[in-house]
Amino acid sequence: MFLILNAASRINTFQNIVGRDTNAGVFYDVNCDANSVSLDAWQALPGDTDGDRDVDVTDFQVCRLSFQTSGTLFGWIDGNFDNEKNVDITDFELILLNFAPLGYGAAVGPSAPIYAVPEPTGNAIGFLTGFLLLIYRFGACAPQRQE
Ligand SMILES: [Ca+2]
Ligand SMILES: [Ca+2]
Ligand SMILES: [Ca+2]
Repeated sequence: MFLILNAASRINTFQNIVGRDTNAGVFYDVNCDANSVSLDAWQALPGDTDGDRDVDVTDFQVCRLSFQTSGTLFGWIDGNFDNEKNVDITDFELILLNFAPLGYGAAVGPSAPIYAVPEPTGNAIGFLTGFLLLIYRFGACAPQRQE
C-alpha cells in the first residue's frame, strides 16, 4: 500500500482515476477514506485485460480486436500477456486457461504471485485453433463479401 494523501478531513470522491495499470498486468486500486488516499498494487491474472479481477468475454473481445501477429506493439491492456509485443494464439490460450467470468478473487492482492506463462498444451491449442477459426469465419477478421 502506498499512502498518497493524509489530511485531517476530506470529503467527496475522485471524478476520474486515470492510469490504473503499469501495462504489465500490475493494477492499482485507489482507496479513499475520510483522512487519506492510498494505492494498493496487485498482479492481475493473465487474461484480465481490464483489471476488474475476472477473465471474461469482455477481456476476450479486447484480445480479439488486437489479434495480430506482427506490426504493432501491444501491451497488457490490449491482450498481450506474455510480453512478446503481439497478441497471438499464446495470449488466447492464457484467456482460456484462466477463464473466470465470475472472478478469480483469491489469486489477487498485494501478495499475489507474479504468474509465469505456461507452455501451451495440445488440447488447449486444438480448442483455441477451432475457436479462432470460428472468429475468422464470423468475426471481424472474416473477408468481406462483395455484393
Ligand atoms: Ca477482466
Ligand atoms: Ca469483467
Ligand atoms: Ca503476446
